This record gives sequence, structure tokens and C-alpha cells, in this order.
Amino acid sequence: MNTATVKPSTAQGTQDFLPLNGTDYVEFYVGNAKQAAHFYKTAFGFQSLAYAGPETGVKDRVSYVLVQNKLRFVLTTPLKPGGPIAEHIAEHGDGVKVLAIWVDDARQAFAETVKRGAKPYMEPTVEKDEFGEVVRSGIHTYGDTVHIFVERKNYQGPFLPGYRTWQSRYQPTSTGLQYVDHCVGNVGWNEMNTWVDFYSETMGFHNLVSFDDKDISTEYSALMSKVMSNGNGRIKFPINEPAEGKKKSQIEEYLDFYGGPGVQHIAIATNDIVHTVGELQARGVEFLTVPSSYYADLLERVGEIDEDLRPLEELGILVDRDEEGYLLQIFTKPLQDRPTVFFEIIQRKGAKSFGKGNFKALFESIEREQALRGNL
Ligand code: TYF
Ligand code: FE
Repeated sequence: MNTATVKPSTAQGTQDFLPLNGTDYVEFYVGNAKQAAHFYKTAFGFQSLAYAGPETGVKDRVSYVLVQNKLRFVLTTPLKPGGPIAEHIAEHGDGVKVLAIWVDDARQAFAETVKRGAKPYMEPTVEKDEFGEVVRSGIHTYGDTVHIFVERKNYQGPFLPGYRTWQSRYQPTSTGLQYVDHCVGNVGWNEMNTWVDFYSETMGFHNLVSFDDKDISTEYSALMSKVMSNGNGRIKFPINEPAEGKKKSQIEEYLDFYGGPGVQHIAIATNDIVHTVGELQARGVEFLTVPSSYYADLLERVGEIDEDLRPLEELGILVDRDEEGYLLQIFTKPLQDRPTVFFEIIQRKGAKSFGKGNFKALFESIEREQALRGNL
């Protein structure tokens, strides 16, 4: 049954109190940033961009900044016991702390969102070095996750003031990962609408798509999801909550292991998913798989597509169509030992949706993994 509803975007001409230019960076708090940086470079084709730590005057932590096309990932680890970063890792394991958003005016972004009820995380702060000036501010969102607004003016340094260029002789070739398409949050039982209201009232986002448990309950797992988007569509935040099913929801498993709400997956866009996923698999990235029966009737379900079916099946890439076009997507296994954060690799060919036609096959695949972990 198709009960997903696609809502029209906000009226043209309404003034946007929070203009957003896109994702600026994603910061992970991790137990061992040196090794994590090596993993993301080796497995995903990121390159070394910048570094902050004792050598640059930051005494309590180390941060490695990785880049690939428009993606910037920051991997931060504490250098001593105690403190907010160590506590975040003790509670959540490796996870996403910051979804940073590029804005033209970080003071205004802070004032407008806090005025509408956002809980402040970082007062507007001017950071300067010989390469120029950046203003950042931040607010809390679900769980211990935060949004930092980054106003770059005309900053010419490698990343942010305080970071210096990270000269590495090891710079793996890109796997074709381009930019963040969407970032998904898992929240607690019956909390989805609280966070939907937060993004709509506090940040001026609108509800792009909704999925209820009838769309996506498989034999066991169940969840509900609403996709929130800013006005220009450059920032899309789906919010999931667990729903009652025959057995434990995949969202509940996440909440148990993350210790509460947090970022579930980051969807990264590519212009050539067959090439990208081929590279990722060759570099050791593990993906969820679907039965070969998925491909037997694929073209009947999605119609004609540009890609050959054979490589899609060999790589396990999923396809879905909506009114505007189609999309190709695939999901990694969890990126750390806890069954928490994972990546989606997505190539959009006109489609603006999220792959609802794949939910059943995808969630059955997730449940097979859950069962292997004894968490179903
Ligand atoms: O972002 C989305 O909505 C899709 C589908 O646990 C999805 O990627 C939704 C929930 C989930 C995994 C994937
Ligand atoms: Fe997704």
C-alpha cells in the first residue's frame, strides 16, 4: 500500500529567516582519530586536508580534516581522560557530533533559531588567523548532536582558523563521492514529531515526505520517518522513530547501542554509482546485500534505466523510481563495532525521493544483520 505522502514545498516568496548554503562539514567524535582518518582515506578515498592538535596550540584534542570533492569530514579525539569529547565517546561510541551548515551570517542564524526556541550550544564566535576570519555559532538538536553554523566570509585557510594544512604523502584517489545528500537522525519512541516541529518552527524547514509504519514495516522491523528540508533543498534531514513490530525495530537497536538519539546515516552523492561502489568494494567497504530475486523483476518495477543490470546486481545497487525520475542507492554495514552509524551511497537521476520502493528489501537485509548480532 502506498501511503507515503509527498508534500509541496513552502510557498514561493515567503522570506527565509534561515538561508542555508549547504553542508559545511560533518564532525565525528571517535576513540582513535589517527586510525579512523586512515580508514576513511583508505576505504572511502578521502584525502588529508587539515590538522589541529598540540602542534597547532590545541592541547586537549586532535582533529583530522578529510576532503573529497565537496565533502569535508572532521575526526576528533580527546587526548586525556574526562571532558565532553571523552564522555560523548564513552556514551555513544564513535559517532557524529556536528552537522555543520554553511551560512552567510552565523550571528543571524543563531539569533533567529534561538529566538524560535533552539537551545544554544555555541554563542557566535569570531575565529581569526593569517588566512582570514570565520564566524561560527551552534545550537543543539536531537540527543547530543549539534548544528554549527559556519560563516566563511572569504576565508583562505585550509579549513578553519587554528587548523594547518595536513601534508600527507598518502593521498588515495577519490572514489567519486561528491557531497552530502541527506543526514538521517534516529529519535526515541514518539519523538519524531517533536523534532519535525523543531526543524519546521525553529529552522523554517518543511516536511518533504512522510512514511508510516505501513510503508515500511517488514515482518519484524518497523519505523516511521519524515523528511525535513530547508527552502532550497540543500539540507535534508529525515527523522526516524521506532514503531511497534513483531520484533525489535532497527531504530530501537540503534537507540540501545548509541545510548539515545543520534545520526543514523549520512547519504553521500556520486555521479557514477557503479564506479564508486566498485572502488569502495575493492577498498574493503562492506555493504548490505539483497537476494538475487530483487534483480529478477527490477526492470518491471522501475522501467528503463541507463545502467546495465549486470553490474548493478554484481555490486548490490538498489534502484527506485518516482514521478520525477529514478535513483540508485546502496547502504554500508555499520562503520564501527556498535550497530549505529552507516553511509548510504546515492545517485539521483531526477528522483527527489528516498527509495521507498527499496524499503522492504533494505529492511529485510538490515534485519538479517540484526539477527546475526542477536538483536532482533
Ligand atoms: O533516508 C532514507 O529515508 C532512506 C531509507 O533505517 C532508509 O535512506 C530509512 C531508514 C533506515 C534506512 C534507510
Ligand atoms: Fe537515506
